[in-house]
Amino acid sequence: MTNADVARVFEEIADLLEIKGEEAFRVNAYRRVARTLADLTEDLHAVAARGSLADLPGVGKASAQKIAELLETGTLALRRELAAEVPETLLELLRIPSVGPRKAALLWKELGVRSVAELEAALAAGRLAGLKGFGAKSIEQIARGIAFRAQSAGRTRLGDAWALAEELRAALAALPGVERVECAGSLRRARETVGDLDLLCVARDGPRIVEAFTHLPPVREVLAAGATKGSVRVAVGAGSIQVDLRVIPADSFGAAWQYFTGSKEHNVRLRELAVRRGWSLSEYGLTEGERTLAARTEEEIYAALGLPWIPPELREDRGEFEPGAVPADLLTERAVRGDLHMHTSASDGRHSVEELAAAARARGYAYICVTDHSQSSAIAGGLKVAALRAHAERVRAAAARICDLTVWIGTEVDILADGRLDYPDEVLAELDFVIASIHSGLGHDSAANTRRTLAAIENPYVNCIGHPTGRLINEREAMPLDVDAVAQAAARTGTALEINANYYRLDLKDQHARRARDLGATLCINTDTHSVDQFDQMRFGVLTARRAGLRAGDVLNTRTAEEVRAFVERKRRGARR
Ligand code: DGT
Ligand code: CA
Ligand code: CA
Ligand code: ZN
Repeated sequence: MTNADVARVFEEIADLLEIKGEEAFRVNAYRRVARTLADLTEDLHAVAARGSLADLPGVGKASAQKIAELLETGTLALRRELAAEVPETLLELLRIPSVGPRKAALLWKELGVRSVAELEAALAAGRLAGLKGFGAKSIEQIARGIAFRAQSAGRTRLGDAWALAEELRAALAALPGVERVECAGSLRRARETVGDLDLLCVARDGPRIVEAFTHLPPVREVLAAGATKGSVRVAVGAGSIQVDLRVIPADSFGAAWQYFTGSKEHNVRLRELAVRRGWSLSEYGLTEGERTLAARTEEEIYAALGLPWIPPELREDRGEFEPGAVPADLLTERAVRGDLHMHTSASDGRHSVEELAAAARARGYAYICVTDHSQSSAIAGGLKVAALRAHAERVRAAAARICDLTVWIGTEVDILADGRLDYPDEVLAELDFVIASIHSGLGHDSAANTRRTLAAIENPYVNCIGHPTGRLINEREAMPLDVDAVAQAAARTGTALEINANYYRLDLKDQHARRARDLGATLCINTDTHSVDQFDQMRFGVLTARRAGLRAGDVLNTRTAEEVRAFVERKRRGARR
């Protein structure tokens, strides 16, 4: 069982208990464990082996025993008992937006509904009408939710949502009387996927702006339109996403922006800090009785509570309230000096090295490295040794003609099934920078994946591990990997670990990147560009790094070209750091 498998079982137990009607504190205890496990970077088997399960945050002795039972037997007695009491198919219902455990319980106990299919049948037969807690509006929401589940996975990748949000923001900002438009919610926090978009604006005439919002070109369906709030559904990719717009008074904009940015967990903690001082905090402001203490800006609210302004990417209740937890010099996109992973038309890219160089120079970069695929990646046009050598010669000739930008020749070499690399060392030694990646045989065996990756890290010519877990967001799960072991080896050998900035990947993910840095590894944020517009995805890599709390010094490609060269040379000389 992987960490994710164990986390899923705990999440399911929480859901089943809640449907059953168990007390909230018991349900939440299981959710807390699930979250801890999902965020954990070390393999649970290793934690169990050294007897430290009960030391994990939120994991008590009873939970530790359950985790051990799962790891040893693959199943859990409690989970089986619950399945006998509550139909497991009810878990499907929870994936419908607007149906939570409370509603699922009512549907089951009152109507005998146990699955999405049975819910659809009950809806069609009009059996939900008159059920306590199910008004006409909520019944309609459920019907819409079922349709939505069918047409999309439910959450939209950050990059797709970002483009849409920018488009809507620009359209709203252009409306007469609109003074300010901002994004809030998970998009502003740069979560890797977004459930719905939350937009806030300041405008003179609320109802008119909401009305205009519901008529914007990308809008497919209007869900609600009031005086200060509108909700619409907008097409994105193959599916659609809900977008909420709220009109906010200018003098409490900061409070609303803070509240609707979330996360909910962050807000709960922040409100506790207010309550402890005898104050209250809401989307309208921080108040003491009738008196408003802060509302206009986020900075004022955080300051009144004795906190620095916390960047949205860190608002997940993952330690950001601890003193000194928010670095003053959190990484910014401006600090990035180059990109070390990209493909030309020599393998599966669309452009020549000259075109890539021109785009990189326009972004103000100091250097790039061309890293086409190696021979085993036949579908991706991987280069045989002779072709690589000819390609390298062409890139070096082009580099000599290109001013104001250092152009290196490297490779993205495949890590083969047995951990060997797809080119011999003497060929790698001819290159400036080597990325090693797993592209095939991404197995379910953490030990095997880790062994393969560690073997590549031990090679003196490998400078970076590309997209270390191989996940494709919403499409392919990450391969299980002992991130701790990989990070320790990377730190020891002077090998960077990639945060692949492509928004399908974002790999390493935020929590893994944070752990890797804490263990001393250097990260490297690359776009893996196949076409020049993809250079823009550096933004998502940087946002992911910010969620990881990384500073410029933690990231290889914020360094100068000379420093990157030195990083390569140090490993080649076999120097231990
Ligand atoms: P999403 O849309 O699922 O990707 O995630 P969010 O974080 O955008 O969540 P959403 O859209 O439901 O709500 C936006 C923010 O509003 C959320 O991050 C925090 C705030 N919020 C919503 N409901 C609650 C609540 O019940 N309590 C508190 N404290 N904050 C809430
Ligand atoms: Ca949202
Ligand atoms: Ca929302
Ligand atoms: Zn690549």
